[in-house]
Amino acid sequence: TQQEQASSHLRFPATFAWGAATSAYQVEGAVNEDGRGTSIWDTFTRTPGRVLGGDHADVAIDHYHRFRDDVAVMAELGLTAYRFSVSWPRIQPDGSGTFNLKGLDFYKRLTDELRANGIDPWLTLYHWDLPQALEDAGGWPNRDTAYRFADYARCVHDALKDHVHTFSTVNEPWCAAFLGYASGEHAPGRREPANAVRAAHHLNLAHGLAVQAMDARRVGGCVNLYAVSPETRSEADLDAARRIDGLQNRFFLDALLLGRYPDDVIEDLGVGLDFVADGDMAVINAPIDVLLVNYYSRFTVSGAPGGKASAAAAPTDTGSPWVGSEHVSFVNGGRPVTAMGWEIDQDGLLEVLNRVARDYPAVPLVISENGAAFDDVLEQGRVHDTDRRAYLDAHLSACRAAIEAGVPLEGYFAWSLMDNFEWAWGYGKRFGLVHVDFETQRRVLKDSALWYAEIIRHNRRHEPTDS
Ligand code: PNW
Repeated sequence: TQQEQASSHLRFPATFAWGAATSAYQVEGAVNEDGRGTSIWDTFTRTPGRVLGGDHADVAIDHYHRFRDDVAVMAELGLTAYRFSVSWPRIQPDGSGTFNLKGLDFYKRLTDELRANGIDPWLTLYHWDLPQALEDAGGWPNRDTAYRFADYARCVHDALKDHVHTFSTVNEPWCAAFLGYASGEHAPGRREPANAVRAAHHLNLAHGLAVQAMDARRVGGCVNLYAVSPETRSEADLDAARRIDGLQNRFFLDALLLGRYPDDVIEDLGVGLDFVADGDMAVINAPIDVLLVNYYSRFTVSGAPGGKASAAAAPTDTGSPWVGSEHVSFVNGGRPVTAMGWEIDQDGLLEVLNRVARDYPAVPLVISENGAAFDDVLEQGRVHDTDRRAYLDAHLSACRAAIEAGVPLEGYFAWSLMDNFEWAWGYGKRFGLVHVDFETQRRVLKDSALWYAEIIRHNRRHEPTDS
């Protein structure tokens, strides 16, 4: 058929992880149960004008109560891996001190259920829900937050190490730092460019300290990478591309994998590095077993004024996340876009994977998020999301091409398992393989989910020797 594309016949290595991802605040709900404390997202969603429609995630998709049903859905899809995050304020309501056993118990129940269904739990320690008490003490611009994180990581690791093989630290430090503290699009919604850079460093430090604290069987860091193109070959556009690639990609990759910050990016940022203490970069460069890469899109940028200040319009009144490069504009690269306004470019995924494999010391990779929001229509119990299916298909083909090119890519996680709370967009954007009715909480597998299940089934048919 017309929709049938390359990846449906492609075979992946027998050990390839077939996953889907979520995060705690986006799916759990139950914000006042079993001793959970307040996070910066609870506060942010209560602040008028911050989230579209005033949406919050007090209930979200009620995963905290429905996790057994949700694991059954994963089993129906044939997933071999599930990436979720732990809510820090469930474990430490005030971000430090005593650990809340009831909070840890939830993740024990969840991981037991996953393992009983043959699904490998991939645990993310931090997906943006900082305990409010730590924000009140200064948040990520405060160095102490990194040490608090390492304590929390050790506790979660010690409690769950027999349930979980792969622990990852900070989801997308770029977003946590620059959307949280420079543009203000995300919690805590501060617009303090110089503090955003401090936050970025402390998030990296938190990653390194946690890696050291955990002694996990497998530990990873997570970055969100973009392909970046200059609009033209003009000097100004080339410089714009260097800057955006620098802050989005190299700042984090160089830190985690090479133990340094790129000189040109430090110069662009225009802030001193007084907050980088002796030995920090070695901590940040602590060996990891896997790098988790989230990929969504390509940026096309220009050094000439007149374009948009970021790749897609934010839903709320925000500043620029591009500290020191606020003059760069994001222009139309001429590709079709998703409901987020993000351009669809599977070639960018191949480019990003090849680049990491070529320019950095060897480390196994997984795509830990990839997916798209579209304006789904639920009709007679079906969602014919051919657009999402085509998106996933094209990006899986890029993964296959990367493996063929020698990139050590070991798995793929679709974002997201289910429709959920999409941050500043509230419930207005649907990324799920599974449709969720936000009133009744009914789950319905979209066509893309049925297609993904077929891909997985097709690939799991072969013998372990057949990779
Ligand atoms: C990622 N940006 O967020 C997150 O890890 C998910 O929690 C989220 O739901 C998903 O992608 C879809 O948005 C991002 O503006 C949010 O560059 C914003 C940006 C990038 C990633």
